[in-house]
Amino acid sequence: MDGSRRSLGLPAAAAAVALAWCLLVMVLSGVFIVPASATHEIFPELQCVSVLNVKKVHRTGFHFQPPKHWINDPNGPMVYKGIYHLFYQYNPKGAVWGNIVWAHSVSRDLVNWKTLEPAIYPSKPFDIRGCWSGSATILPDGRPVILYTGLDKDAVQMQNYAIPSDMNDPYLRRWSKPDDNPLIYPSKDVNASAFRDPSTAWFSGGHWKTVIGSRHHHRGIVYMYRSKDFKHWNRVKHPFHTVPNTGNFECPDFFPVLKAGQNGIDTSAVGENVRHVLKVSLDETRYEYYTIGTYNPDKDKYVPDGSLEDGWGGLRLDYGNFYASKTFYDSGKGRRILWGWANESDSQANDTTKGWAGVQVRTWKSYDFFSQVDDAFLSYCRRCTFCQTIPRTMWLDSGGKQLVHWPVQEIETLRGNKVELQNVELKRGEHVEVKGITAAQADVEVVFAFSDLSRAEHFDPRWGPAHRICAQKSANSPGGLGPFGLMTLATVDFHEYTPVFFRIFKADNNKHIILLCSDARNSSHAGDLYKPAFGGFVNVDISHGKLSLRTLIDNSVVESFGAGGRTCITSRVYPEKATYDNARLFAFNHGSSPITVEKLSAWSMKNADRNIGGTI
Ligand code: DQQ
Repeated sequence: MDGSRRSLGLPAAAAAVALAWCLLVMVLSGVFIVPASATHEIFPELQCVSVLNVKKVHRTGFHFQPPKHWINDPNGPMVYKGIYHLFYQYNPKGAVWGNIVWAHSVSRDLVNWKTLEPAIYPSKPFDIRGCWSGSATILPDGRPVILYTGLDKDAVQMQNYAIPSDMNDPYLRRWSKPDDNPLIYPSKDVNASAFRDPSTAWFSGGHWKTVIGSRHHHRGIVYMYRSKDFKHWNRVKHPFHTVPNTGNFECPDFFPVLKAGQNGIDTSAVGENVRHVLKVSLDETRYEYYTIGTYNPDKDKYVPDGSLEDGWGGLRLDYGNFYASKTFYDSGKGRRILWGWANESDSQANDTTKGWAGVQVRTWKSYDFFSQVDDAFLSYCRRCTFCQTIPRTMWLDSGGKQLVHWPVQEIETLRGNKVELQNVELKRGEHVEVKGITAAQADVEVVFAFSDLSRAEHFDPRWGPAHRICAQKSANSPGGLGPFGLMTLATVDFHEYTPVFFRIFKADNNKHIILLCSDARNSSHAGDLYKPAFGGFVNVDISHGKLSLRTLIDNSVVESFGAGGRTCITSRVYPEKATYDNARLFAFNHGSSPITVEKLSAWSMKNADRNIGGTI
């Protein structure tokens, strides 16, 4: 890698002035005195280093992405007068977390996006140190209101609101923050440095209600606040939900799902035909989990179903790079849509072992900008292709025990050239190439069929969680029934590849256990990348001998939906050779039991308008 300053595209003098200015602003505003308490990796010396040359190779073609710089959580998704709005946490000045504003994009189809000016940015005493995550609520008269977390000069976290400045502007370009903010200030018994991310409000029993993430020591807490007029809010005495040993809850999302069918339902809906879902994002693990349960709107109590794990090992919307997700009800199409940040942050422990700690532990004072920033920046910036996952329609599985999601139908408008395979038998060790599409940017749907369930390997419950099994039993470790699946972003010699595959086991109780893995470990051989093997179990009946997989491949994203969207895994990968036309796609089987690719359809995917110019 070229570590010279020139390759940053940043003239030295301009860099020096920009850095000095940024450091001065950060010193004055106290950034170095009070640490930010969301565990995004903090690189003060890089927060204002603008990227002039964006590496194209790993940029996505159809995932939501700004033209450059850092992005994190999706904020306030909503539909207003037929136009979709997505706000997101964004650093307009650099490619690492910092200087966060609410960037704003609009779309008519959830696929093609146009960038507008940032909607909310630090400017008032109640948000001068940051405009952090939040949600949009559409009031009964159709007006949208944003609830977001602001940080004041002392980094106290509080909840504010913003409203459109001009309701006649269909794009709602400008937002104002009335002077009666903050709406909710943390009381003395609340942890003021962990009090954030208000959810979309819902209305029941004569009150508006919203939930906010927090913690007390290591106990995760979701607080509920109520208001009659959306202006004066009071905390409900009991925590809405609290779980020991989870660490901080971020970005809580609370919403109803219909007991039957795939339609969505308004966030305020209650009644016999609905269940409720509470999702929290775990600051410590950078993963999320959710429970399904019963909500009593009169007592404002939420009781998760007893059969579900309520903690780090709980059900996940996505078992890969996916964080700070948020849903909204798309009233025009009657569906609930899920957005997630395809993050690359990982735990502190992993940071230490994967060798990036050298970058993180440098302080700005000891940092020799001109001798070190380029290496640090460039090695980091290979990971600067942050994006949001494809928006997904979400509903409750027919068994009522988990959620199911599927890419919004509109994404299919990007499908181009199509190829198909039918009834291709793959014996142990065989693979077949899917030729005739752009394998680096593709949509693949495949149904695998198998007739001999007796070859399923014995399942040992001591193996631990799914991702650990995926790490131990790779795509190349021979098995009985599986591993079989797709080799994505592969070089022709399999030097680089990202396999997405199933393995089927049999437990002592004779039940089959299905594992879906997405393994980034051989996606590239660059030394300093975070390349985990992700995995999730798939709760599906395979007695009919079939398993389906859909994978959206987008240069540096491999987003997979197992068994019709029951288990989803997003991997971020950075191949060095399996890029553009050098990327290949294969179906493979490394199990002793033959499997059949009953039907595989694959499409080249066109580029979407991803905030680069574009009209809507
Ligand atoms: N990111 C925001 C916080 C939120 C965290 C800050 C989650 O509001 O808790 O950028 O990624």
